[in-house]
Amino acid sequence: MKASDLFVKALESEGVEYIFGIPGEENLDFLESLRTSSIKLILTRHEQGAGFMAATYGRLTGKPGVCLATLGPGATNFVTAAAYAQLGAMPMLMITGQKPVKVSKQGHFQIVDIVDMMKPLTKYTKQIISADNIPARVRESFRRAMEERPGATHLELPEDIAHEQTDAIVLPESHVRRPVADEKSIQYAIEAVTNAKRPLLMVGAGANRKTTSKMLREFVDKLGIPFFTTQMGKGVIDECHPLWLGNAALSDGDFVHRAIENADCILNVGHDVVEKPPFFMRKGLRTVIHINYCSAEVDTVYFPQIEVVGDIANTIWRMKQRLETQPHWDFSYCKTVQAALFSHLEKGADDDRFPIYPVRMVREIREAMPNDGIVCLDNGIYKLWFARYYRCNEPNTLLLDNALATMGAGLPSAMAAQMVYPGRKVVAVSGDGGFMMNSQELETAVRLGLNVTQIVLLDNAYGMIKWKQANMNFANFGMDMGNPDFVKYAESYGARGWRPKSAKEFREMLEKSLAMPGVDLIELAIDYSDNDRVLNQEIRSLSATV
Ligand SMILES: Cc1ncc(C[n+]2csc(CCOP(=O)(O)OP(=O)(O)O)c2C)c(N)n1
Repeated sequence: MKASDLFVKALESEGVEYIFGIPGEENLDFLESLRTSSIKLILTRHEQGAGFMAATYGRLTGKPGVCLATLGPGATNFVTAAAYAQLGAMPMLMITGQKPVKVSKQGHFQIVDIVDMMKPLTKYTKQIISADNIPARVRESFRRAMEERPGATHLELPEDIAHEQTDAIVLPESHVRRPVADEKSIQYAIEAVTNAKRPLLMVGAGANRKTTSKMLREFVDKLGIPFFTTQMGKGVIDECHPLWLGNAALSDGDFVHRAIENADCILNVGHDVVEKPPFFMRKGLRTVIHINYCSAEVDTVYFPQIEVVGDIANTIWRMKQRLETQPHWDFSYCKTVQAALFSHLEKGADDDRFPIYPVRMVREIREAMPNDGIVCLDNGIYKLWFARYYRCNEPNTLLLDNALATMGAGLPSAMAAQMVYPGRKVVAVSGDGGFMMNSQELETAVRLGLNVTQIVLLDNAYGMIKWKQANMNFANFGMDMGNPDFVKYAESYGARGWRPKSAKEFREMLEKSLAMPGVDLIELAIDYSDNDRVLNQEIRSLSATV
Protein backbone atom coordinates (compact mmCIF):
# COMPACT_ATOMS: atom_id res chain seq x y z
CA MET A 1 0.00 0.00 0.00
CA LYS A 2 1.14 3.56 -0.59
CA ALA A 3 2.36 5.23 2.61
CA SER A 4 -0.04 8.17 2.37
CA ASP A 5 -2.97 5.73 1.95
CA LEU A 6 -1.82 3.89 5.06
CA PHE A 7 -1.53 7.18 6.96
CA VAL A 8 -5.10 8.14 6.06
CA LYS A 9 -6.36 4.64 6.91
CA ALA A 10 -4.70 4.96 10.32
CA LEU A 11 -6.53 8.26 10.85
CA GLU A 12 -9.83 6.67 9.80
CA SER A 13 -9.23 3.89 12.28
CA GLU A 14 -8.86 6.54 15.01
CA GLY A 15 -12.33 7.84 14.07
CA VAL A 16 -11.14 11.09 12.47
CA GLU A 17 -14.05 12.92 10.79
CA TYR A 18 -12.40 16.14 9.67
CA ILE A 19 -8.98 17.48 8.78
CA PHE A 20 -8.74 21.26 8.98
CA GLY A 21 -6.06 23.00 6.98
CA ILE A 22 -4.34 24.20 3.87
CA PRO A 23 -2.33 21.64 1.89
CA GLY A 24 0.82 22.55 -0.02
CA GLU A 25 2.65 20.72 -2.75
CA GLU A 26 4.45 18.55 -0.20
CA ASN A 27 1.07 17.19 0.98
CA LEU A 28 -0.25 16.19 -2.44
CA ASP A 29 0.10 12.41 -2.00
CA PHE A 30 -1.61 12.73 1.37
CA LEU A 31 -4.34 14.87 -0.18
CA GLU A 32 -4.94 12.33 -2.94
CA SER A 33 -5.30 9.59 -0.31
CA LEU A 34 -7.69 11.81 1.63
CA ARG A 35 -9.85 12.40 -1.46
CA THR A 36 -11.20 8.85 -1.48
CA SER A 37 -11.40 8.46 2.32
CA SER A 38 -14.29 8.97 4.73
CA ILE A 39 -12.50 12.02 6.21
CA LYS A 40 -13.71 15.46 5.16
CA LEU A 41 -11.14 18.13 4.36
CA ILE A 42 -12.10 21.49 5.84
CA LEU A 43 -10.14 23.99 3.81
CA THR A 44 -9.49 27.17 5.76
CA ARG A 45 -8.07 30.60 4.85
CA HIS A 46 -5.17 30.51 7.31
CA GLU A 47 -3.44 27.61 9.07
CA GLN A 48 -3.97 29.36 12.40
CA GLY A 49 -7.74 29.19 11.87
CA ALA A 50 -7.43 25.49 11.03
CA GLY A 51 -5.39 24.86 14.17
CA PHE A 52 -7.86 26.70 16.41
CA MET A 53 -10.69 24.70 14.84
CA ALA A 54 -8.89 21.39 15.35
CA ALA A 55 -8.03 22.27 18.96
CA THR A 56 -11.63 23.21 19.74
CA TYR A 57 -12.86 20.00 18.11
CA GLY A 58 -10.53 18.19 20.51
CA ARG A 59 -11.64 20.29 23.47
CA LEU A 60 -15.29 19.43 22.86
CA THR A 61 -15.02 15.77 21.87
CA GLY A 62 -12.02 14.59 23.91
CA LYS A 63 -10.65 13.11 20.65
CA PRO A 64 -7.78 14.86 18.86
CA GLY A 65 -8.79 17.37 16.23
CA VAL A 66 -6.53 16.98 13.22
CA CYS A 67 -5.06 19.77 11.12
CA LEU A 68 -2.85 19.82 8.06
CA ALA A 69 -0.28 22.24 6.66
CA THR A 70 2.60 22.24 4.29
CA LEU A 71 6.25 22.61 5.30
CA GLY A 72 7.95 25.90 6.26
CA PRO A 73 5.46 28.79 6.21
CA GLY A 74 2.36 26.59 6.53
CA ALA A 75 3.83 24.79 9.50
CA THR A 76 5.11 27.96 11.17
CA ASN A 77 1.56 29.31 10.95
CA PHE A 78 0.53 26.47 13.28
CA VAL A 79 2.67 27.78 16.15
CA THR A 80 0.01 29.80 17.99
CA ALA A 81 -2.61 27.08 17.55
CA ALA A 82 -0.16 24.50 18.90
CA ALA A 83 0.42 26.63 22.00
CA TYR A 84 -3.35 27.17 22.32
CA ALA A 85 -4.00 23.40 22.35
CA GLN A 86 -1.00 22.61 24.54
CA LEU A 87 -1.65 25.22 27.23
CA GLY A 88 -5.41 24.71 27.05
CA ALA A 89 -5.11 20.89 27.36
CA MET A 90 -6.97 20.33 24.09
CA PRO A 91 -6.10 17.13 22.22
CA MET A 92 -4.87 17.92 18.71
CA LEU A 93 -2.69 16.35 16.02
CA MET A 94 -0.91 18.58 13.51
CA ILE A 95 0.32 16.96 10.30
CA THR A 96 2.83 18.85 8.19
CA GLY A 97 4.62 18.04 4.94
CA GLN A 98 8.33 18.27 4.22
CA LYS A 99 10.70 18.11 1.24
CA PRO A 100 12.04 14.62 0.47
CA VAL A 101 14.35 13.53 3.29
CA LYS A 102 16.44 11.16 1.19
CA VAL A 103 17.25 13.17 -1.95
CA SER A 104 16.15 16.79 -2.26
CA LYS A 105 16.98 18.82 -5.36
CA GLN A 106 15.82 22.11 -3.91
CA GLY A 107 18.55 22.74 -1.39
CA HIS A 108 17.30 24.55 1.69
CA PHE A 109 14.35 26.28 0.01
CA GLN A 110 11.44 26.62 2.50
CA ILE A 111 13.07 24.25 4.95
CA VAL A 112 12.62 24.96 8.64
CA ASP A 113 13.22 22.31 11.28
CA ILE A 114 9.55 21.97 12.19
CA VAL A 115 10.01 18.96 14.46
CA ASP A 116 12.41 20.97 16.61
CA MET A 117 10.19 24.05 16.43
CA MET A 118 7.29 22.02 17.79
CA LYS A 119 9.24 20.62 20.75
CA PRO A 120 8.27 23.22 23.36
CA LEU A 121 4.73 23.38 21.97
CA THR A 122 3.72 19.72 21.92
CA LYS A 123 3.72 16.49 23.92
CA TYR A 124 5.14 14.56 20.98
CA THR A 125 6.70 15.62 17.68
CA LYS A 126 8.24 13.26 15.10
CA GLN A 127 9.36 13.12 11.55
CA ILE A 128 8.26 9.91 9.84
CA ILE A 129 11.36 8.41 8.30
CA SER A 130 9.90 5.14 7.03
CA ALA A 131 6.47 4.20 5.76
CA ASP A 132 6.58 1.10 7.98
CA ASN A 133 6.49 3.35 11.07
CA ILE A 134 3.30 5.15 10.14
CA PRO A 135 0.82 3.00 12.11
CA ALA A 136 2.85 3.24 15.33
CA ARG A 137 3.53 6.97 14.95
CA VAL A 138 -0.12 7.79 14.32
CA ARG A 139 -1.36 5.62 17.19
CA GLU A 140 1.23 7.10 19.56
CA SER A 141 0.37 10.67 18.60
CA PHE A 142 -3.30 10.00 19.34
CA ARG A 143 -2.52 8.23 22.61
CA ARG A 144 -0.33 11.09 23.80
CA ALA A 145 -2.71 13.83 22.67
CA MET A 146 -5.60 12.26 24.60
CA GLU A 147 -3.78 11.05 27.69
CA GLU A 148 -4.22 13.30 30.73
CA ARG A 149 -3.17 16.04 30.63
CA PRO A 150 -4.29 16.30 26.95
CA GLY A 151 -2.45 18.51 24.45
CA ALA A 152 -0.88 18.91 21.04
CA THR A 153 1.11 16.39 18.99
CA HIS A 154 2.79 16.73 15.62
CA LEU A 155 3.82 14.41 12.78
CA GLU A 156 5.86 15.40 9.78
CA LEU A 157 5.33 13.34 6.62
CA PRO A 158 8.06 14.05 4.05
CA GLU A 159 7.17 13.91 0.36
CA ASP A 160 9.33 10.88 -0.50
CA ILE A 161 8.08 8.84 2.46
CA ALA A 162 4.46 9.69 1.50
CA HIS A 163 4.72 7.79 -1.77
CA GLU A 164 6.78 4.83 -0.53
CA GLN A 165 5.21 1.38 -0.63
CA THR A 166 4.73 -0.58 2.60
CA ASP A 167 3.20 -3.80 3.90
CA ALA A 168 2.58 -2.33 7.35
CA ILE A 169 -0.94 -2.49 8.71
CA VAL A 170 -2.95 -0.10 10.86
CA LEU A 171 -2.66 -0.62 14.62
CA PRO A 172 -6.01 -0.92 16.40
CA GLU A 173 -7.11 1.80 18.81
CA SER A 174 -6.51 0.70 22.39
CA HIS A 175 -8.13 1.95 25.57
CA VAL A 176 -6.11 2.15 28.75
CA ARG A 177 -7.87 2.76 32.03
CA ARG A 178 -6.52 5.70 33.98
CA PRO A 179 -4.80 4.97 37.29
CA VAL A 180 -6.83 5.79 40.36
CA ALA A 181 -5.66 7.59 43.49
CA ASP A 182 -3.87 5.85 46.31
CA GLU A 183 -6.17 4.92 49.20
CA LYS A 184 -4.10 6.75 51.83
CA SER A 185 -4.29 10.03 49.93
CA ILE A 186 -8.08 9.71 49.70
CA GLN A 187 -8.20 9.03 53.44
CA TYR A 188 -6.11 12.16 54.22
CA ALA A 189 -8.44 14.25 52.06
CA ILE A 190 -11.56 12.83 53.70
CA GLU A 191 -10.13 13.52 57.16
CA ALA A 192 -9.19 17.08 56.23
CA VAL A 193 -12.66 17.85 54.87
CA THR A 194 -14.42 16.12 57.76
CA ASN A 195 -12.43 18.03 60.36
CA ALA A 196 -12.65 21.37 58.59
CA LYS A 197 -15.15 23.93 59.82
CA ARG A 198 -15.60 25.87 56.60
CA PRO A 199 -14.73 23.66 53.60
CA LEU A 200 -15.05 25.08 50.11
CA LEU A 201 -14.94 23.45 46.68
CA MET A 202 -13.12 24.89 43.68
CA VAL A 203 -13.70 23.48 40.20
CA GLY A 204 -11.04 23.99 37.54
CA ALA A 205 -10.40 23.19 33.88
CA GLY A 206 -9.28 19.60 34.51
CA ALA A 207 -12.68 18.77 36.01
CA ASN A 208 -14.30 19.54 32.70
CA ARG A 209 -14.82 15.93 31.67
CA LYS A 210 -18.19 14.22 31.27
CA THR A 211 -18.06 11.76 34.17
CA THR A 212 -16.31 14.23 36.47
CA SER A 213 -19.04 16.81 35.95
CA LYS A 214 -21.69 14.25 36.88
CA MET A 215 -19.76 13.11 39.99
CA LEU A 216 -19.17 16.68 41.14
CA ARG A 217 -22.85 17.55 40.80
CA GLU A 218 -23.70 14.53 42.98
CA PHE A 219 -20.94 15.44 45.44
CA VAL A 220 -22.28 18.96 45.92
CA ASP A 221 -25.89 17.77 46.18
CA LYS A 222 -25.03 15.18 48.83
CA LEU A 223 -22.68 17.26 50.96
CA GLY A 224 -23.97 20.80 50.48
CA ILE A 225 -20.45 22.28 50.26
CA PRO A 226 -20.46 25.67 48.44
CA PHE A 227 -18.40 25.89 45.27
CA PHE A 228 -16.85 28.32 42.84
CA THR A 229 -15.06 27.78 39.54
CA THR A 230 -12.05 28.99 37.64
CA GLN A 231 -12.67 30.59 34.26
CA MET A 232 -12.13 27.30 32.43
CA GLY A 233 -14.15 25.32 34.96
CA LYS A 234 -17.32 27.24 34.20
CA GLY A 235 -20.39 25.07 33.73
CA VAL A 236 -18.91 21.87 35.15
CA ILE A 237 -21.52 22.33 37.90
CA ASP A 238 -24.62 24.38 37.10
CA GLU A 239 -23.89 28.02 37.99
CA CYS A 240 -27.54 28.48 38.89
CA HIS A 241 -27.09 25.92 41.67
CA PRO A 242 -27.98 27.42 45.09
CA LEU A 243 -24.44 26.68 46.34
CA TRP A 244 -22.65 28.62 43.57
CA LEU A 245 -20.39 31.37 44.88
CA GLY A 246 -19.24 32.87 41.62
CA ASN A 247 -16.23 32.69 39.39
CA ALA A 248 -12.63 33.52 40.14
CA ALA A 249 -12.31 35.75 37.08
CA LEU A 250 -10.00 38.03 39.08
CA SER A 251 -7.17 36.59 41.16
CA ASP A 252 -8.12 38.47 44.30
CA GLY A 253 -10.39 41.16 45.69
CA ASP A 254 -13.65 39.70 44.34
CA PHE A 255 -16.58 38.50 46.45
CA VAL A 256 -15.53 34.87 46.11
CA HIS A 257 -12.15 35.74 47.61
CA ARG A 258 -13.86 36.67 50.85
CA ALA A 259 -15.26 33.14 51.01
CA ILE A 260 -11.82 31.77 50.16
CA GLU A 261 -10.19 33.81 52.96
CA ASN A 262 -12.82 32.52 55.35
CA ALA A 263 -12.46 28.86 54.33
CA ASP A 264 -10.16 26.61 56.32
CA CYS A 265 -10.03 23.86 53.70
CA ILE A 266 -10.27 24.14 49.92
CA LEU A 267 -10.95 21.10 47.79
CA ASN A 268 -9.29 22.07 44.58
CA VAL A 269 -10.64 19.81 41.86
CA GLY A 270 -8.96 19.84 38.46
CA HIS A 271 -7.14 23.12 38.90
CA ASP A 272 -4.69 23.55 36.09
CA VAL A 273 -1.87 25.85 37.14
CA VAL A 274 -1.66 27.16 33.58
CA GLU A 275 -4.82 29.17 34.35
CA LYS A 276 -4.37 32.61 35.83
CA PRO A 277 -4.35 31.98 39.61
CA PRO A 278 -7.94 31.87 40.91
CA PHE A 279 -6.59 32.87 44.34
CA PHE A 280 -3.21 33.32 45.94
CA MET A 281 -2.21 30.76 48.54
CA ARG A 282 -0.51 32.05 51.64
CA LYS A 283 1.48 29.92 54.04
CA GLY A 284 -0.32 28.25 56.94
CA LEU A 285 -3.71 29.88 56.48
CA ARG A 286 -5.76 26.97 55.16
CA THR A 287 -5.40 23.45 53.86
CA VAL A 288 -5.58 23.09 50.10
CA ILE A 289 -6.34 19.62 48.74
CA HIS A 290 -5.21 19.16 45.16
CA ILE A 291 -7.39 16.61 43.36
CA ASN A 292 -6.14 16.00 39.87
CA TYR A 293 -4.79 13.53 37.32
CA CYS A 294 -1.27 14.79 37.97
CA SER A 295 0.51 16.19 40.97
CA ALA A 296 0.63 19.97 41.29
CA GLU A 297 3.34 22.01 39.71
CA VAL A 298 4.28 23.90 42.82
CA ASP A 299 4.86 27.62 42.65
CA THR A 300 4.80 30.58 44.98
CA VAL A 301 1.04 31.07 44.78
CA TYR A 302 0.10 27.38 44.82
CA PHE A 303 1.60 24.73 47.12
CA PRO A 304 -1.17 22.30 48.18
CA GLN A 305 -0.64 20.40 51.43
CA ILE A 306 -2.58 17.29 50.36
CA GLU A 307 -2.54 15.81 46.88
CA VAL A 308 -4.91 13.15 45.63
CA VAL A 309 -3.50 12.11 42.28
CA GLY A 310 -5.47 9.84 39.95
CA ASP A 311 -8.65 9.77 37.91
CA ILE A 312 -10.65 12.75 39.19
CA ALA A 313 -14.12 11.25 38.69
CA ASN A 314 -13.10 8.16 40.63
CA THR A 315 -11.62 10.26 43.47
CA ILE A 316 -14.76 12.38 43.77
CA TRP A 317 -16.97 9.30 43.71
CA ARG A 318 -14.93 7.58 46.45
CA MET A 319 -14.91 10.70 48.59
CA LYS A 320 -18.63 11.24 48.09
CA GLN A 321 -19.38 7.66 49.15
CA ARG A 322 -17.51 8.05 52.43
CA LEU A 323 -17.98 11.69 53.38
CA GLU A 324 -21.01 12.76 55.40
CA THR A 325 -22.18 16.28 56.15
CA GLN A 326 -20.83 17.41 59.50
CA PRO A 327 -22.77 19.29 62.16
CA HIS A 328 -19.77 21.59 62.75
CA TRP A 329 -19.60 22.71 59.09
CA ASP A 330 -20.59 26.34 58.96
CA PHE A 331 -21.52 27.93 55.65
CA SER A 332 -23.25 30.99 57.05
CA TYR A 333 -20.53 33.37 55.86
CA CYS A 334 -20.71 31.87 52.34
CA LYS A 335 -24.39 32.74 52.28
CA THR A 336 -23.58 36.35 53.17
CA VAL A 337 -20.95 36.48 50.43
CA GLN A 338 -23.39 34.94 47.95
CA ALA A 339 -26.11 37.49 48.76
CA ALA A 340 -23.66 40.37 48.26
CA LEU A 341 -22.38 38.85 45.01
CA PHE A 342 -25.86 38.31 43.62
CA SER A 343 -26.97 41.86 44.29
CA HIS A 344 -23.78 43.08 42.61
CA LEU A 345 -24.27 40.84 39.56
CA GLU A 346 -27.64 42.48 38.99
CA LYS A 347 -26.12 45.99 38.81
CA GLY A 348 -26.02 47.29 35.28
CA ALA A 349 -28.03 44.41 33.80
CA ASP A 350 -30.79 46.86 32.83
CA ASP A 351 -28.52 49.75 31.86
CA ASP A 352 -29.99 51.30 28.71
CA ARG A 353 -27.00 53.25 27.50
CA PHE A 354 -25.66 52.83 24.02
CA PRO A 355 -22.88 52.02 23.05
CA ILE A 356 -23.93 49.05 25.16
CA TYR A 357 -22.89 48.53 28.77
CA PRO A 358 -20.87 45.28 29.20
CA VAL A 359 -23.15 43.81 31.91
CA ARG A 360 -26.21 44.47 29.72
CA MET A 361 -24.46 42.90 26.74
CA VAL A 362 -23.71 39.73 28.71
CA ARG A 363 -27.27 39.60 30.04
CA GLU A 364 -28.85 39.95 26.59
CA ILE A 365 -26.66 37.19 25.17
CA ARG A 366 -27.34 34.92 28.15
CA GLU A 367 -31.09 35.40 27.88
CA ALA A 368 -31.09 34.87 24.11
CA MET A 369 -29.07 31.65 24.34
CA PRO A 370 -30.62 28.33 25.28
CA ASN A 371 -28.94 26.50 28.17
CA ASP A 372 -27.04 24.26 25.78
CA GLY A 373 -26.08 27.15 23.46
CA ILE A 374 -22.34 27.73 23.12
CA VAL A 375 -20.63 31.11 23.40
CA CYS A 376 -17.04 31.17 22.14
CA LEU A 377 -14.91 34.07 23.31
CA ASP A 378 -11.93 35.59 21.63
CA ASN A 379 -9.54 37.40 23.97
CA GLY A 380 -10.12 40.91 25.23
CA ILE A 381 -11.47 42.80 28.20
CA TYR A 382 -15.02 41.41 27.71
CA LYS A 383 -13.66 38.01 28.83
CA LEU A 384 -13.63 39.24 32.43
CA TRP A 385 -17.21 40.49 32.16
CA PHE A 386 -18.33 37.15 30.73
CA ALA A 387 -16.46 35.06 33.28
CA ARG A 388 -18.13 36.96 36.13
CA TYR A 389 -21.60 37.58 34.71
CA TYR A 390 -22.41 34.76 32.26
CA ARG A 391 -23.86 31.89 34.27
CA CYS A 392 -23.43 28.51 32.57
CA ASN A 393 -25.77 25.61 33.18
CA GLU A 394 -23.80 23.05 31.22
CA PRO A 395 -20.10 22.27 30.73
CA ASN A 396 -18.44 23.77 27.65
CA THR A 397 -21.15 26.33 27.01
CA LEU A 398 -18.76 29.27 27.48
CA LEU A 399 -15.54 28.45 25.66
CA LEU A 400 -12.91 30.84 26.84
CA ASP A 401 -9.16 30.62 26.79
CA ASN A 402 -7.61 31.39 30.14
CA ALA A 403 -4.46 29.47 29.27
CA LEU A 404 -2.68 30.95 26.23
CA ALA A 405 -5.29 33.74 26.16
CA THR A 406 -4.66 34.33 22.50
CA MET A 407 -6.57 36.72 20.31
CA GLY A 408 -8.04 35.36 17.08
CA ALA A 409 -9.62 32.09 18.28
CA GLY A 410 -13.20 33.29 18.75
CA LEU A 411 -14.59 32.71 15.25
CA PRO A 412 -12.65 29.49 14.45
CA SER A 413 -13.62 27.94 17.79
CA ALA A 414 -17.29 28.82 17.18
CA MET A 415 -17.10 27.22 13.75
CA ALA A 416 -15.68 24.02 15.21
CA ALA A 417 -18.31 24.03 18.00
CA GLN A 418 -21.05 24.29 15.36
CA MET A 419 -19.57 21.36 13.45
CA VAL A 420 -19.41 19.22 16.59
CA TYR A 421 -22.94 20.23 17.66
CA PRO A 422 -24.87 21.11 14.49
CA GLY A 423 -28.14 21.30 16.40
CA ARG A 424 -27.01 23.86 18.97
CA LYS A 425 -26.93 27.66 18.83
CA VAL A 426 -23.40 29.02 18.58
CA VAL A 427 -22.21 32.58 19.07
CA ALA A 428 -18.68 33.97 18.81
CA VAL A 429 -17.85 37.13 20.76
CA SER A 430 -14.71 39.01 19.72
CA GLY A 431 -13.28 42.46 20.08
CA ASP A 432 -12.64 44.41 16.90
CA GLY A 433 -8.93 43.61 17.42
CA GLY A 434 -9.25 39.86 17.92
CA PHE A 435 -11.87 39.40 15.23
CA MET A 436 -9.64 40.93 12.56
CA MET A 437 -6.90 38.44 13.38
CA ASN A 438 -8.89 35.60 11.76
CA SER A 439 -11.88 37.33 10.15
CA GLN A 440 -11.01 35.69 6.83
CA GLU A 441 -12.54 32.49 8.20
CA LEU A 442 -15.95 34.09 7.58
CA GLU A 443 -15.52 32.81 4.04
CA THR A 444 -14.90 29.27 5.35
CA ALA A 445 -17.98 29.49 7.58
CA VAL A 446 -20.16 30.70 4.68
CA ARG A 447 -18.75 28.05 2.31
CA LEU A 448 -19.41 25.29 4.85
CA GLY A 449 -22.95 26.53 5.43
CA LEU A 450 -22.39 26.88 9.20
CA ASN A 451 -24.87 28.57 11.52
CA VAL A 452 -22.77 30.98 13.52
CA THR A 453 -23.46 34.45 14.87
CA GLN A 454 -20.30 36.53 15.27
CA ILE A 455 -20.62 39.52 17.60
CA VAL A 456 -17.86 42.10 17.10
CA LEU A 457 -17.49 44.49 20.03
CA LEU A 458 -16.56 47.83 18.56
CA ASP A 459 -14.39 50.22 20.57
CA ASN A 460 -11.85 51.03 17.84
CA ALA A 461 -9.03 50.02 20.17
CA TYR A 462 -7.13 47.15 21.71
CA GLY A 463 -9.32 47.81 24.73
CA MET A 464 -7.81 45.43 27.25
CA ILE A 465 -4.32 46.87 26.90
CA LYS A 466 -5.66 50.41 26.78
CA TRP A 467 -7.34 49.71 30.12
CA LYS A 468 -4.18 48.25 31.65
CA GLN A 469 -2.17 51.21 30.33
CA ALA A 470 -4.56 53.59 32.10
CA ASN A 471 -4.35 51.47 35.28
CA MET A 472 -0.62 52.04 35.30
CA ASN A 473 -1.19 55.79 34.96
CA PHE A 474 0.43 55.88 31.55
CA ALA A 475 -0.86 58.22 28.87
CA ASN A 476 -3.20 56.83 26.22
CA PHE A 477 -0.75 55.84 23.50
CA GLY A 478 -0.61 53.37 20.62
CA MET A 479 -3.78 51.41 21.27
CA ASP A 480 -6.40 53.09 19.04
CA MET A 481 -7.15 51.89 15.54
CA GLY A 482 -9.69 52.19 12.75
CA ASN A 483 -12.04 49.52 11.47
CA PRO A 484 -13.82 48.51 8.32
CA ASP A 485 -17.59 48.86 8.10
CA PHE A 486 -18.28 45.43 9.61
CA VAL A 487 -21.79 45.17 8.14
CA LYS A 488 -20.45 45.66 4.61
CA TYR A 489 -17.47 43.46 5.45
CA ALA A 490 -19.78 40.59 6.46
CA GLU A 491 -21.93 41.09 3.38
CA SER A 492 -18.91 40.96 1.11
CA TYR A 493 -18.33 37.40 2.37
CA GLY A 494 -21.97 36.42 1.78
CA ALA A 495 -22.85 36.67 5.47
CA ARG A 496 -25.59 38.89 6.95
CA GLY A 497 -24.50 42.06 8.73
CA TRP A 498 -26.35 43.81 11.58
CA ARG A 499 -25.69 47.09 13.37
CA PRO A 500 -27.96 47.69 16.38
CA LYS A 501 -28.48 51.21 17.64
CA SER A 502 -29.73 50.32 21.12
CA ALA A 503 -29.45 47.51 23.66
CA LYS A 504 -33.03 46.52 22.89
CA GLU A 505 -32.32 46.38 19.19
CA PHE A 506 -29.22 44.29 19.85
CA ARG A 507 -31.34 41.66 21.57
CA GLU A 508 -33.88 41.65 18.73
CA MET A 509 -31.17 41.30 16.08
CA LEU A 510 -29.39 38.60 18.05
CA GLU A 511 -32.57 36.57 18.34
CA LYS A 512 -33.33 37.01 14.65
CA SER A 513 -29.83 35.95 13.68
CA LEU A 514 -30.03 32.88 15.94
CA ALA A 515 -33.32 31.87 14.38
CA MET A 516 -31.98 32.07 10.82
CA PRO A 517 -29.58 29.62 9.21
CA GLY A 518 -26.23 30.91 7.97
CA VAL A 519 -23.50 33.24 9.12
CA ASP A 520 -24.37 36.53 10.80
CA LEU A 521 -22.17 39.33 12.07
CA ILE A 522 -23.43 41.86 14.61
CA GLU A 523 -21.30 44.97 14.98
CA LEU A 524 -21.98 46.06 18.54
CA ALA A 525 -20.58 49.33 19.81
CA ILE A 526 -19.50 48.90 23.43
CA ASP A 527 -18.94 51.36 26.24
CA TYR A 528 -15.85 50.34 28.21
CA SER A 529 -15.76 53.48 30.34
CA ASP A 530 -16.73 51.49 33.45
CA ASN A 531 -14.07 48.77 33.23
CA ASP A 532 -11.90 50.32 35.86
CA ARG A 533 -14.65 51.61 38.14
CA VAL A 534 -16.34 48.19 38.32
CA LEU A 535 -13.61 45.59 37.82
CA ASN A 536 -10.91 47.36 39.76
CA GLN A 537 -12.60 49.56 42.31
CA GLU A 538 -16.23 48.76 43.02
CA ILE A 539 -15.88 44.99 43.30
CA ARG A 540 -12.88 45.33 45.61
CA SER A 541 -14.43 47.96 47.82
CA LEU A 542 -17.83 46.28 48.08
CA SER A 543 -16.43 42.82 48.67
CA ALA A 544 -14.17 44.22 51.40
CA THR A 545 -17.24 45.25 53.39
CA VAL A 546 -18.86 41.78 53.36
C1 LIG B 1 -2.35 37.09 19.56
C2 LIG B 1 -2.33 38.08 20.68
N1 LIG B 1 -1.73 39.27 20.52
C3 LIG B 1 -1.73 40.17 21.54
C4 LIG B 1 -2.33 39.87 22.73
C5 LIG B 1 -2.30 40.90 23.88
N2 LIG B 1 -3.68 41.41 24.04
C6 LIG B 1 -4.53 40.90 24.96
S1 LIG B 1 -6.02 41.56 24.90
C7 LIG B 1 -5.56 42.64 23.69
C8 LIG B 1 -6.53 43.64 23.13
C9 LIG B 1 -7.76 42.99 22.58
O1 LIG B 1 -8.45 43.94 21.80
P1 LIG B 1 -9.85 43.61 21.19
O2 LIG B 1 -9.82 42.31 20.51
O3 LIG B 1 -10.30 44.75 20.37
O4 LIG B 1 -10.78 43.42 22.45
P2 LIG B 1 -11.12 44.52 23.59
O5 LIG B 1 -10.19 44.28 24.72
O6 LIG B 1 -10.98 45.88 22.97
O7 LIG B 1 -12.53 44.22 23.95
C10 LIG B 1 -4.23 42.44 23.31
C11 LIG B 1 -3.52 43.22 22.26
C12 LIG B 1 -2.92 38.60 22.86
N3 LIG B 1 -3.50 38.19 23.99
N4 LIG B 1 -2.93 37.73 21.82
